[in-house]
Amino acid sequence: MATERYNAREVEARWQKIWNDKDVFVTHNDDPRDKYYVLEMFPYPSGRIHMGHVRNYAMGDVVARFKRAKGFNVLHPMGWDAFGMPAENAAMQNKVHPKDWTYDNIAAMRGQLKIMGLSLDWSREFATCDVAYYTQQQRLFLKFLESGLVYRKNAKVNWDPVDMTVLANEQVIDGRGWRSGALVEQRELTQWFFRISDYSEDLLEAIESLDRWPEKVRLMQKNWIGRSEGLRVRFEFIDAAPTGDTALEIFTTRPDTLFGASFMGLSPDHPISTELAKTNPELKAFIDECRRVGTSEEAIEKAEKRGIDTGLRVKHPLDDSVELPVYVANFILMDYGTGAIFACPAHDQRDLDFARKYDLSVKPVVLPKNADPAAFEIGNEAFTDDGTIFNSGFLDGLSIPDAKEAVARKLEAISIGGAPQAERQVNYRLRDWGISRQRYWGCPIPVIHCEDCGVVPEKDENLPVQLPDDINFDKPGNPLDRHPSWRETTCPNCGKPAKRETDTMDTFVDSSWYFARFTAPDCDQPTDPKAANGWLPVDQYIGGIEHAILHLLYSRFFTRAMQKVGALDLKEPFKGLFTQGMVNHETYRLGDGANGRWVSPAEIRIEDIDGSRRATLLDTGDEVTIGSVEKMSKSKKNTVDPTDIIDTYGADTARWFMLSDSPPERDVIWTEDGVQGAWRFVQRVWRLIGEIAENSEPRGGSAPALSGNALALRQASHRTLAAVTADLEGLGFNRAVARIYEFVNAIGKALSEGLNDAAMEYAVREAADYLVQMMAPMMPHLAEECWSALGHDNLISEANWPTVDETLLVDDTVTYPIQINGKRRGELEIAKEASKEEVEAATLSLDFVQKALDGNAPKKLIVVPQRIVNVVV
Ligand code: ANZ
Ligand code: ZN
Repeated sequence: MATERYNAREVEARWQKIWNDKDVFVTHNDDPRDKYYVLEMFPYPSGRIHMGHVRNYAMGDVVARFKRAKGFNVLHPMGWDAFGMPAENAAMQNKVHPKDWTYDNIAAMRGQLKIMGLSLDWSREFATCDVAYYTQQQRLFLKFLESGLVYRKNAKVNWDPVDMTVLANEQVIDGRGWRSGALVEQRELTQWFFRISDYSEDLLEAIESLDRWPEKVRLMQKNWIGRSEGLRVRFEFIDAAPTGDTALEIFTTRPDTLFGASFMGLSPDHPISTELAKTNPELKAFIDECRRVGTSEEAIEKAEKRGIDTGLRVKHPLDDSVELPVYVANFILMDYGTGAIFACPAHDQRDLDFARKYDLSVKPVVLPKNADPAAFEIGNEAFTDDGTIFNSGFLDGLSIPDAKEAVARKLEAISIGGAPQAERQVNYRLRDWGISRQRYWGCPIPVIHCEDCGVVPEKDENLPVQLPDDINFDKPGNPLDRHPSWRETTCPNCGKPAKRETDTMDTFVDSSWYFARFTAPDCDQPTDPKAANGWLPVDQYIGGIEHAILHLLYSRFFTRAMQKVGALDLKEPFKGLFTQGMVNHETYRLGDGANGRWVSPAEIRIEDIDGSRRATLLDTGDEVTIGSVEKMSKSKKNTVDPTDIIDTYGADTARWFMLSDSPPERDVIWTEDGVQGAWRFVQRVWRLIGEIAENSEPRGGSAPALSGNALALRQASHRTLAAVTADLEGLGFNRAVARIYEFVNAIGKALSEGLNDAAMEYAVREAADYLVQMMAPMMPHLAEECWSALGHDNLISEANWPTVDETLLVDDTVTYPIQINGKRRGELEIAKEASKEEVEAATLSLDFVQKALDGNAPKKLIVVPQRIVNVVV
C-alpha cells in the first residue's frame, strides 16, 4: 500500500459520496450542542466558479470542519444570488430565457462546488430567484411598508433615450449609455425607498460593537454613513429671491472659516435655481447640462467646477460691510444639507477651483503652524489641515474647534426675521436606499396602482406576485411594462381593474436577508424567529472586500428592520467578518509584450533556460512575454480554471495551496510550482501514513512511559496541535499549513530513527492521527483516506478534535551555548534536571567538541548550571 500512488480523483469522489449518503453535513435546528454559523458570501451564478470562489469557500470550509470537530452544531449553507442584469443581458444577446440561463448556471456551478468537497448543508440551498424565496421577500416588503420602513418619492434616474431604459450609475460611461452610446438624461421617476437613513446614528454607533470586523471595513462603513456635525446658517438676501425667500439657508461643517467666505453656491436643483431659470435661458441651459452629467457623487466630483452668477447678493452674517455673490454651481448636491453652501476657497479645494475659474476672492483664515501670517498665501491648493484662525476679527488666535464653537454661540443668539441666524445640526451622508429597478429579472414589488385608491399593497393571501415566464426582450426597456396582460389585475381595496407595479427590487435586497432565510429555508414566513434567533448572528462571515460597504450596511439595516417587524430579534447580523485577499497570477502577452494579445496560462509552456524563465505558445512555439502579476481577470486572460486544476491534482491540492501561501487577508499568487508543491505534499503524506499504517499497530490504552525520541515526538505532536488549534481559531490558515509541513518532517525523521519499542510505536501512531486530524479541515478527502488506512472505523469528518496534553507542552529541556576557548561554537540541548556530570559527558560527546579536542582531554571544562559551558583545549 505504501508504494501506491495517491489517486485523488478516485478517492475524492468516493468520500464525497459517503458524506452525501450519510448526510454528514446536514444540520438540525434542534441539535442541543452550541451553535456555530459560518457563511461565505453566496455567489452570483455567472456560470463557472473562479479561483476567488475556491479561496473563499476553502477558508469557510476549514472553519466549518474545524468547529464541527470542536463539538459545535455547525450551520454551513450555500445558495445563489441569482437575480440581476447579466441574465437579462444574456437573454438579449443569446435569446435565452433569464430563468433558464440562471438555473443552468446554478446547476453547473453546484457541480463544481461539489467536487471541491465542501462540508455544506445542501438541503438548505436556495436561489434568490426561486419563487419560494422571493415570495417571502415580498411578504417582508409588505411588512416593512406597513410599519413605515418603505415609502415612495420622486427621484432622479439615468435615462437612456435610445434604449428607453433606466441605467444604473455604473452603466453610464462618460455620460453615455453603455449599450446605446446615447447621451444619458436625468429623469424624475417615482420610486420606492427604504428608510435606512432613520438608522444612521444606530448603524454608526453599533460599529463600535463589531470588534471581530476588520478595522478598515469599520472605517469604510463609518465614512459611508458620514456623520458630520455642523451649523445651518441663514444668510440674509440684499434683495429677496424670486421665490420670496429673504434668507438663504446653508449647511457648513466649517463655520470657523466664515470670515473667509467668498461666494454662495446653490445646487442646480435648488428651488431658487429652478425659479431663476424660468426667466434666465443661460441658467436654464446650464442646469439642463448639469442634469446630464449624472447625479452620482463621483460624476460630480470628477466634473470641472462651473457655475453661473445669479445676480443675487447676501450679507455676511458676521460682517455687515461684506456682500457675497450667489452662484448656481455644478458641484453642489440638492440632497445634502440644504443644497446650498457658503464657499471658502482658501480651505476647500472645490471652492478654490471655482474661485480661480471665476476670479473670486481667496482669503486664508486658517494659518498653518509656524507659518508667517504676513506671507502666507494660497496657490492652487486649498489648505485643509489644522492651524490657527487669523484674518477673522474676534476669532483670531483660536483653534479650529474653539472657533467653530464661538461662531455657533454667536449666531445662535442672533435672530433674523424671528428665527435664530444659525442652528447646530448633525448631518449624515447616508441616503435612503432606492430599491426600484425597471427590470424584469428581479423580485416584483408587490403593490398595485388603482385609479381610485392610489397605491395599494397586494394582499398577503395573493402572494406571490410571480414573474411571468412568457416574456420577450426584442425591444429595450422593462419587459414587464410591455407584457400584454401581466400588469392587469384588480385593486385589492375596491376590486376595480388596476395595474401592477412593474418595478422590481434592487438585487441588494435579495442578499440583505438570505443569511436569515438559511436558518429556516422552508418556513412559510420570511423567517422562523426561533430558528433565526437561535442561529444568528453569523459567527463567521467570509467574503470579498468589494462588499465592505453596501452589502454589509444593507444587511445591517435589514436586520434592524426585520427586528422591527418581529421577524427576528437582534440588530447585528455578522459577529465576525473576514475579508479575504484576491487571487493573482502572472500575465502573458504574445510577442514582445507591449501590444501583443493576452494569452492564458493554459495556452503556454514555460521552460527554464539557463536559469531564466522563457515562455512560448504551445500551439505555434511563438514567443510569449511574461508580464507582471495581477488579479486574475478575464480581460488579461490570466485566469486558471479551478475545475482544470481539480481534474489534474484533486480538490485537496487546490484547497491546500490556496490556504498555504499567504495570510488569508492578503493577495495570493497562483503559480504552477506552488500547486505542484502542494501536490507533492499530498503524495508525501500518503506515503508517510502508509508506512506508519504498515509498520505499527493502532494505539490502545494509555501512553507507555516515554523517553528520548518517543517523548520528543509526543511533545512535537502536542505542541503542533496546540499551535494549529490556535491558528485555526484565528483564521491563520497559512501558519497552520506551515506548522503541518514542519510536523511532517518531524514525523519522517522519527520514523527514520526506527520504530523499535512500544513507546516509539505509540508516539508515531499518535503523531499520525494528529497529523491527519489537523489537516482534515483543509484536505478532507486525503484525511479520510489516511484515517481509514490508520484503522479508524469512524469518519474523520465526524471525529472530535484531539485534546492537547498540557504536560507535554512544558519545555523541560535547556539549551547550553558551548564555548571553546572563549568562542561560541555551538549548543547542547539537554534535560533541565541533568546533573553537572551528565552535562559534562554530553558536551564531550558533541562532534565539534571532539574535533577541537583532537583526542586530548580538555584543559578545563566549566559548567555554569542552566547557563553555559566553557571548554578550554
Ligand atoms: C464652508 C466650508 C469651508 C466648508 C471650508 C468646507 C470647508 P461634510 O463634511 O461631508 O458634511 N457642503 C454642504 N452642503 C453641500 C452640498 N449640498 N453639496 C456639496 N457640498 C456641500 O461636508 C460639509 C461641507 O461640504 C460643508 O462645509 C460645505 O462646505 C459643503 F473651508 O462650508 B463647507
Ligand atoms: Zn381601488
